[in-house]
Amino acid sequence: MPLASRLTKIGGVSVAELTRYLEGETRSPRARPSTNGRAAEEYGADLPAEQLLELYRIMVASRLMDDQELRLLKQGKAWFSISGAGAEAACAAAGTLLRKTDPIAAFYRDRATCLARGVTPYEMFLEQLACAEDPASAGHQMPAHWGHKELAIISGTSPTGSQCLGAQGLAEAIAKTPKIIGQGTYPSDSVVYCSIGDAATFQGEFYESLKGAVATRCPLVMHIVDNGWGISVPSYESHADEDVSAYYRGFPNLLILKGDGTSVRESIAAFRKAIDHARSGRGPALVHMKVVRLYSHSASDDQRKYRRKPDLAAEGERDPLPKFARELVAYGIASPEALMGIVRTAEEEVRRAAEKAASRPKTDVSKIEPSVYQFERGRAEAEYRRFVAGRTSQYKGQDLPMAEAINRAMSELMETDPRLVMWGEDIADLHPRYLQSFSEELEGKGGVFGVTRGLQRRHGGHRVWNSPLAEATILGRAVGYSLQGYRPVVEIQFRDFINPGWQQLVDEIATMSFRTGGATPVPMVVRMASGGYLLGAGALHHSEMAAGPLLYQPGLRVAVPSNARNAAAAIRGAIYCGDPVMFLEPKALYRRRGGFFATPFPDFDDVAFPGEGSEIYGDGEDLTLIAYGNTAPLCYDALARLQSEGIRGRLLNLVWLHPIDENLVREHAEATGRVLIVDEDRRRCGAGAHIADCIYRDRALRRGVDVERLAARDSRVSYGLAGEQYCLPQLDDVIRAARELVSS
Ligand SMILES: Cc1ncc(C[n+]2csc(CCOP(=O)(O)OP(=O)(O)O)c2C)c(N)n1
Ligand SMILES: [Mg+2]
Repeated sequence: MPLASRLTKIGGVSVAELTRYLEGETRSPRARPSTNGRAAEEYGADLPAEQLLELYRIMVASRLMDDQELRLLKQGKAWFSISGAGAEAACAAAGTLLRKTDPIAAFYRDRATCLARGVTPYEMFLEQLACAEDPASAGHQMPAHWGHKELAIISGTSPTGSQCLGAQGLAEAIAKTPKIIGQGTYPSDSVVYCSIGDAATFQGEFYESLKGAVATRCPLVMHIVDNGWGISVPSYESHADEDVSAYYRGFPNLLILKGDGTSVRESIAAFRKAIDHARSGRGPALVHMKVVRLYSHSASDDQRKYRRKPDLAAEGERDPLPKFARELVAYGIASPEALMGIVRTAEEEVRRAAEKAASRPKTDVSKIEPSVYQFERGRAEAEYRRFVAGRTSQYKGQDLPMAEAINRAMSELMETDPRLVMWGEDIADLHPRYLQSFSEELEGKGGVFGVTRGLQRRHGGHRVWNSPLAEATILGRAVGYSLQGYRPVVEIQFRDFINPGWQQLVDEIATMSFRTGGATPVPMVVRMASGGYLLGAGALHHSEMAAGPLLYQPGLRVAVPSNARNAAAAIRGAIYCGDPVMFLEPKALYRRRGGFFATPFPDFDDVAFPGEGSEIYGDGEDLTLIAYGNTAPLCYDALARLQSEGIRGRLLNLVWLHPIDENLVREHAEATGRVLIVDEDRRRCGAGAHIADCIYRDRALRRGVDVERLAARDSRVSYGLAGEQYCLPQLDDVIRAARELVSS
């Protein structure tokens, strides 16, 4: 029997019909129709009768909403729908047992979880109908991408499994709150609920998040909503065992609970235990609930193409809704009339909610771009001033190499801002067991390039620690910490090794602000040793700046320092600008001194917020060299050589690549009429293309300015001196290109 009509049958018009429908169960030996106060107790779900009925109401509303969404789709009012049909018992139970302040990082099947939390059907329809007032995403995300700031629902995005690492990081951050920041967004005795489908548990990030959860014993409740399918692929086809939680049996400190997720009673029992376990500090819990998928995967799928009719019918028999209705009647918790009353009321509520949402204004497109970033200069400056007011930098005026300048600038801010925490591979001085006993004896590591040296000793292992060797974990956890109110400054050991964390970066970190309509910032800094010019010592995977792919991602800021002064100023601006900042540190310049690098360490008033801090060298009018990072000192030397040949130029050294200080580019491009952009990224889609576009997209400017570009070869950087010199622009290349440009 089609499922929607089964529900209609419960919710249909006739009590007699429902009574007949429930008959089988009321005659069963266990059934004890009674109306005394003990009925709920006898049912054994450990919840009072009113709460069980509320749970039923939520399950019914959830299903009715699924149906209503499909109707809206058919009517051409919406563009997509994905249902929670079949998962309602497990999800409503979880949602009911969690505290209202426990963060939820849910996936699309969790409609009932979110209804139980208090999201209204009206609010949910606002998302499906792409309305401006949608509290989840301001109409930016597809339906069932839950999010609600006031109700502690973390915005989720589409890639399956990508919510897990942020949730794990958040659980970890919450547990550490009293020790580090005192008070955070969520109470420090919260548990974090995260859910995922059975197929998606194959994703590495799921596995990584569980490993992280057991290692940190954080209060995470992970829910596998197992309907046995990933679109058209049954679990057994992908997994070694149809039991998708079997893999995790060996995980230490992990409580694994399994149950029938179509049963309210079993769901309540499992989540009760899991939540208690996690909240008591004993570690994470994995709740594996077997549910059914009553509707096709989504509105774009038709499961009749790959599932046989008898199988669908058998699954329909396990529909949690009639099952729970039968139990409620059988145990005398509610009469059929009462249950029908609930359905009718819900039907009316859902109908009205959809109608009301359909009349609301659609996404405000003028707010799409502004929602991508958070940076507002006044706000950022005020926040920065809170931590530096009345202070003078103790390193002011010192001649430090860039690595030390970054270290000192971060350390000084850590002194007054407890929210700053750091992790990354090898960034601590010593591992915790040695930190206590052998701190005197051992010098310590402090990062493979020594940039974080001494920070753990100075600020404690609770604020600076070594991360596991896992970039997705490094970045994913930062989302959780940032949401709890910390200001993570994490390190990716080499820019070249960010790829295992790419999804976390571009799908989670970069999109959080956009996908919440600007409601949820995730400020953080991702520091990375970057770039080449290593005198042959590097190669692909150790020698590339690759700023271009980062610049392509809406939501990320990109800064590339090149000397002590601009590095200190820019890291300050990066930490307080409110956006996720990719801080690309040219490792070849870390220890350079003299000439271009002899820049005194700046006092606190020197802070370079996004777009600021660029430097100009020279005032020649023959051409403007534009460079950043490694190519800035290269061009600085070229300027001197060109001068000796009678070519007078100037150098614009950009510190922020996104946003670029376009006024400065314009000013110096106009002043000389000739621009040579020198870039260690490759030509195609590299940072230089982005810089050139500042000129090209301005018609007046492009007509008046001759633009030339020097970039890396269309190859990955090759090992050894000859290979590297061939691949990356060299001093002679700059001189040659400048000469040609000036003489043409
Ligand atoms: C990274 C990623 N790959 C592919 C998809 C497309 N996709 C969406 S849901 C899905 C199947 C998920 O199955 P499961 O995790 O079991 O959850 P279910 O839908 O069955 O509840 C796929 C392949 C996606 N959203 N993200
Ligand atoms: Mg599934």
